Amino acid sequence: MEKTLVLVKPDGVQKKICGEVISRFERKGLSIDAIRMEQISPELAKKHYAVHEGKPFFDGLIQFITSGPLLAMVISGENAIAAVRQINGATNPIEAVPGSIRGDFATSIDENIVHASDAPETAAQEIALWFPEL
Ligand code: FUP
Repeated sequence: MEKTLVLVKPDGVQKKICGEVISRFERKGLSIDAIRMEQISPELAKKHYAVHEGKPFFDGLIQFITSGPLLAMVISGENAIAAVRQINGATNPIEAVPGSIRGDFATSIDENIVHASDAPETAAQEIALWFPEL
């Protein structure tokens, strides 16, 4: 049993596909343990993306992720980390296969609909950051 932190980013909320995205995780057999809609502060955004600080796209990334409400979730299940990333598709939507969320709904790496933790250690860190009450 694994847990992972998943975001439907502001572009996904604006496109009104939160239900579609959640449905894909549920159909796979994964569970939604916690869920919250929130427009996040730059402080939380910078902590979440701390690993990318100093990169050329960092400022744009912070601006984008704070630009409107997003949906934050803790998703659990067997192999949840890999399962969610497979459903999301490759980071660059042009490389993401059709049938994946990014392959179906996005064209730009700057606005790629979803985020998901990439390993057990980052999942634990991200869940503690976003859902400290858990
Ligand atoms: P992922 O693990 O799939 O979320 O991807 P990364 O951690 O590599 O990147 C985090 C976010 O940075 C991506 F969702 C999109 C953004 N990004 C850009 O906006 N431009 C880039 O050139 C690379 C990444």
